Amino acid sequence: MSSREYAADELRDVLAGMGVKDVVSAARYGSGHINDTFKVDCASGVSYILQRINTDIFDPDAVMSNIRRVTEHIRAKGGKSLEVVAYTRPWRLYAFIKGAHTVDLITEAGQAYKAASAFAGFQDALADLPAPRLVDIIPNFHNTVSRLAQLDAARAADVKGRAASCGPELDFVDARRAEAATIVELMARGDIPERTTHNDTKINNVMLDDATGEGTHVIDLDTTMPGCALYDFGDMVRTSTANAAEDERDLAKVYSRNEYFEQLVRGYLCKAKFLNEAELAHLAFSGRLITLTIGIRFLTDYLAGDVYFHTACDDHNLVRARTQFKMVRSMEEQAADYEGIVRAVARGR
Ligand code: ADP
Ligand code: GN1
Ligand code: MG
Repeated sequence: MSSREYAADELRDVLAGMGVKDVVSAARYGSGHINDTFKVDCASGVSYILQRINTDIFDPDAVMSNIRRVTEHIRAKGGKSLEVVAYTRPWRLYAFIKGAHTVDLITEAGQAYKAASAFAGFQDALADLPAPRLVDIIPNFHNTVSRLAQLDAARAADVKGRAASCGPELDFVDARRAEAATIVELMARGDIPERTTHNDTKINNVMLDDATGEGTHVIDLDTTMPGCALYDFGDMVRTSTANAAEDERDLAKVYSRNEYFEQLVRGYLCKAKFLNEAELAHLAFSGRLITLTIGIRFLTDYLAGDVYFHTACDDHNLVRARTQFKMVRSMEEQAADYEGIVRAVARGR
């Protein structure tokens, strides 16, 4: 769906209700696919991030309750995290993090190390989050088997008559059904433990220090909930090793970069000391699986008529699905190398 438009008065009213009255500007910000995000600048020189939480997807109260617990826990341990300034359902206001930035695509392998180390530090900091369990914000979020069932339903309903034009993409998915249940089954057997995870570790969800490039804050905490460490690592592989944007149309430019993968593994494993053998053994696989899963979700949304992700053109979700599938193919071609990198880095720890 296209992003909703907001009148300046609507934003000013929301901000006034939050006690922010000296607004100079409130402008669209970032490139997220779900929420509506604005940077707010005030006459006092203070800036904020204002977000309207997408109520079609989230229960905002549950999201904010998880976020408050997570951010307070991280800060109590001396870490940096998002600071909630105000929340008036479904709007929330964060302090604007200064001196750091996000990128949609990384251009230097060292950035992969820094981003992965920040996300691993996030998982590590939450390993001792006191009970109760966080709310399951979106149940089965990364469950590839459920995502396949949603694809099958959208394909059968074919509400926009688009299925006929998606033959190669549907065949690509069908050829990979056998591996879809791998992680789900390892978790069901107890070989891989449930952990508190971020669940949306794309590269633009970590703030990088303007001067040093170090990952300073892990942001976009809406889906932080009980999950699997491998899905976080996998989404880093998807977004941090990619040579091109998530919606690049020229598939010749889309592939996973080996040296970025190696730095990603090094950065992740230097802080993720808690991983067990089964998790280590599936790190490289997780990149392929989560990229396939996100591709399935884009394709499902295309078939369903673009009801979930923000889109900027009619075939946006199909283009994104194709990009993910090209990434999967690239990771498959390099699978032996990637497995070898994980083993070598894990041995050297
Ligand atoms: P979405 O859920 O839509 O992806 P995010 O929470 O990731 O929204 O925010 C979108 C972008 O806004 C981020 O990629 C980042 O660049 C910027 N951003 C988010 N929160 C902050 C913050 N507290 N300070 C500075 N920039 C932020
Ligand atoms: C969405 O909100 P954003 O843009 O960071 C999506 C993720 C996908 C991602 C693909 C709640 O993340 O799961 O991986 O798009 N978030 C939700 O770019 O569905
Ligand atoms: Mg985001």
